[in-house]
Amino acid sequence: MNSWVDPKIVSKARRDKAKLVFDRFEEQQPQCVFGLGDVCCKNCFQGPCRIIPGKQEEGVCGANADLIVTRNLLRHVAAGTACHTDHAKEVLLALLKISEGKTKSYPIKDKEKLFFVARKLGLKTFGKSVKQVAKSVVLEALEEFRRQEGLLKQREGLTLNWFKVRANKERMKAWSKLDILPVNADAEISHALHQTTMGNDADPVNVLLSVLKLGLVDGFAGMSLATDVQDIIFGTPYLTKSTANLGVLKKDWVNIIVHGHLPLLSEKVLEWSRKMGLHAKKVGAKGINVVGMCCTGNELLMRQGVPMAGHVMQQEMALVTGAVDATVVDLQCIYPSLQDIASCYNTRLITTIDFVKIPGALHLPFEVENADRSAKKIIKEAVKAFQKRKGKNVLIPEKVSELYGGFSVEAIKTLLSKLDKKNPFKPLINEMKSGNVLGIVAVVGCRNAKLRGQAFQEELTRILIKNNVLVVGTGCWAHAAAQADLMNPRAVKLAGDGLKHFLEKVGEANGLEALPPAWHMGSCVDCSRIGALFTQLSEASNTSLPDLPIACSAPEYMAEKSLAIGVYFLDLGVTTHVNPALSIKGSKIATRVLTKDLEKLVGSRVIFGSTPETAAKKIIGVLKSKRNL
Ligand code: NFS
Ligand code: SF4
Repeated sequence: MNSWVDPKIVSKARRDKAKLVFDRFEEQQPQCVFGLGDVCCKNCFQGPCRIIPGKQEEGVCGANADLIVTRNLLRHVAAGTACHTDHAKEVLLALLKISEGKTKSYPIKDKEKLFFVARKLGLKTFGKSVKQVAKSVVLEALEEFRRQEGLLKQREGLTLNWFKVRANKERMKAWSKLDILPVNADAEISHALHQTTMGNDADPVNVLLSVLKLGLVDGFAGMSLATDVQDIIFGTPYLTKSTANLGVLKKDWVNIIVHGHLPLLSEKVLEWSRKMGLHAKKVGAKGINVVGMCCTGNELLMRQGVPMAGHVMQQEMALVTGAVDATVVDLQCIYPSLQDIASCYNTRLITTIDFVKIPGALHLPFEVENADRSAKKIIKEAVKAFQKRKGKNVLIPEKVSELYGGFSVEAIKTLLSKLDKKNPFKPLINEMKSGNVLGIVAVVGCRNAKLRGQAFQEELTRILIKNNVLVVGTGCWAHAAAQADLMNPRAVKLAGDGLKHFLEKVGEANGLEALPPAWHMGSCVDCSRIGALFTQLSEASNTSLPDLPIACSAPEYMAEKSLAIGVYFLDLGVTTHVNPALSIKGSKIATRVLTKDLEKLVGSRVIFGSTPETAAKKIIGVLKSKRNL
């Protein structure tokens, strides 16, 4: 079996008695069939109720399989959406404090993007200072969470402001026709919880429409808002070179892993690690090595070229190396098991967010007002831990992969503009028209223990590239693709002739041997960059989004966030493959609507495929059916 799991690290974990995610997964077998099919309900205390076809067709209250399955789906999507809107709010409130001068710890690096967003929102910028413009942008953005006019008001055009920044007219019409334009992100999330309690909505199709609505909340008031604000504060990424894999840890250095999702914390830790090198040298270290885990790793790679240590399923293995002095976490995708593993070694686990605490870990609350002080404290803790670690039980895998990342839409346009200055997207569109490039597929999302260490993401990416499909992506896929050397210009040799030729042409125009065939577009919230790329390609080619040869795949999803992202892509008209298959088999209505009828509603559908080969075949079939560019 092709796997990314390092056997030496697994044996070391056994020796050190550190339990890994796979061990716990095996302990959980067999998993409950009702849970697997999402045909159980615990939404009231007459339950739990479960559906057994032909025997128990309804819960105590009369809810049937269609209702239970769709309600569960809506709850998952609501939870995933809440993660992204919370993330967006966090960075937005940071920008508010920056604009009001309440913190001097952060800059406003991308003024151009700030003014672009302000103009899109219809704000006056003439004669105003950068901070004044920033504040007016924040106030407009806060409306996404504040507007209380009532849910009927969307018919009067009162909907999310970020649509003005990132959505196109054709899509807005489709969403408006379905009556799924959200008014207030927080209200829609709480509405979804309300709608799915005992004795409310009994119409599964109506519940599915709310799923579609939350996809818009996730995509615009969550991901797009977060990405745009982060770019404004920290700068928009451009092409950057870096390294990936657990091999980026360094034996004689103070190693700090930043893990989670918010660049607010990790950017500061990085900044202070660069200023506090002497501190480390005083205790005998060669310096301070900050590396990124999961999506925070992607954020730091994109803007700062920081090495990427690993994806979600490598967070424990990184500690098993024995070389990590501190793991600093903020929020999301942080295994509760981390402290148990950290205590097998000398790793200091540091939590920083008040609603993400782990018993046994050191909690250092992080606030933007005293970001510098917190970051310094974190570094000092790591240096202290290094003093205890010296000379102990360390095993760092040798493999380090080189990669190019930083493919923001702006970076892509800059690269393509070397071929056509006036219409940067034209060369790519022409290649897509001629079929030299068959299409673009976004491969995104997590890794899932259910796949037991297979390399589905890498295999799928390889097959697509070979078939002249340009692959773009985010999240844990980016770590996987980088580790498999697919983000390296040398990987063009794996591409089909048409794609290879195109990548070499753009590469050469930019002074490189070629562009890699897999483009790192950032963290999971940066799926908004992919959405923006697709939207701009649609406008530049005068082709509606559902008619473009594009598709999406989340081949190893595990987080509820992934479902929300998937729905965002469906809303955009992008057919989306997911694996493991969605737990909707128990509901005929959910299966029919999501895998078929959706095509008529938003121009996309959900597809399944449980091997890289079957998934690729179906995805390529979708691209081939869209040749009227
Ligand atoms: Ni996104 Fe998946 Fe987590 Fe990032 Fe990784 S697991 S939904 S990719 S780190 S958020
Ligand atoms: Fe059972 Fe209905 Fe209560 Fe769900 S809401 S637990 S189906 S009685």
